[in-house]
Amino acid sequence: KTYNVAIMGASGAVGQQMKDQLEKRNFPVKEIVFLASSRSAGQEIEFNGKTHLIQEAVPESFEGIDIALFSAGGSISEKFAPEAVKRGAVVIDNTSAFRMDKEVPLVVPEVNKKDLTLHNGIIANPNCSTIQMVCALQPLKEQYGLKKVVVSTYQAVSGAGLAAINELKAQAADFENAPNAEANVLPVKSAERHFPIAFNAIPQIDQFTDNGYTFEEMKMINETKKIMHDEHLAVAATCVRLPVVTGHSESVYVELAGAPTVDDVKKALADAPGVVLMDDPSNQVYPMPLMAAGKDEVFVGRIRQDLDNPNGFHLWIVADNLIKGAALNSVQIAESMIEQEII
Ligand code: 11C
Repeated sequence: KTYNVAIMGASGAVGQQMKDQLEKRNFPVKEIVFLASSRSAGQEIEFNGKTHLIQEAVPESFEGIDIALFSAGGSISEKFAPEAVKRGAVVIDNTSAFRMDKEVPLVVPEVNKKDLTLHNGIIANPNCSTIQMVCALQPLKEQYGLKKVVVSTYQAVSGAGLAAINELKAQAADFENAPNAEANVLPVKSAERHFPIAFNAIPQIDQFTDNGYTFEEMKMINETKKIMHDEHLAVAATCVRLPVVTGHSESVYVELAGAPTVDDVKKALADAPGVVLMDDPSNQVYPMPLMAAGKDEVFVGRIRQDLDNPNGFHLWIVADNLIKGAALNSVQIAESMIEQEII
């Protein structure tokens, strides 16, 4: 069987990766349409050797579509996802618009693909920094039980889109002027103040919420509990932007219910789907964003037992935020729905 597919936000950093993933994974596409706002309409895009034009999205664009992959911003999803569902499409939405909606499954197939059976037309793809973390947490939860997670992130600028990548490249050319470099994009376009990212570390991703955490931090906290079906799991996050183009890194402290050995933890991670264990300190083997960029897997290394708590472990988790963190996970959701005969 083949499917009519739409990509909404086709010209964006994630939209381009969605197209690449469909091609690379030989997704059973019958027809494909590329959609965007009027600003990007008219641009050419190649898919499986054929040139397509990006079309301006209107509600009727979704007539006859089976699967719509959305990554064009929350307000576009709020406007067009219900229109697509009305016309019979399943929407896999990579924005935060519906993630915490009780009626909307929030899915990482390696963790909770069964939740897909409960969908009402929209499935939410989690935040990139959440996806890579839960892939590594799930095998530990299954085997030893999870009590507490404390994460600090080291996030790449591509998470903030093509404009942020371009700004980093422009600033990186001029080290002498680093503190005074022109900055218009980060920490977040809508912020009152912007700071240079080249040669810097910005402890703000997205706006601040009323409790002092940023929206990015609250996404990691709330989405992790929802995906892992554990309201009582203690989660704390500090999210930081670094001058890395692609590949989010995370230092994660996890407290387990059991007290396995460090070798048990390594084995659980080595056997986990979608996870690659990369942990050999004596040979300086550990994951880094430069090697994870362009790859599908979640890489885990630097695994250590806490020196004071036998139930505590420290992990270093790296993945391509545009691939497993966004486009690949969306396509895997569609594949899992086909496999489970939900579509
Ligand atoms: C970042 N994690 O790195 C964000 C990007 O809710 O899907 C993804 C935002 C989201 O800036």
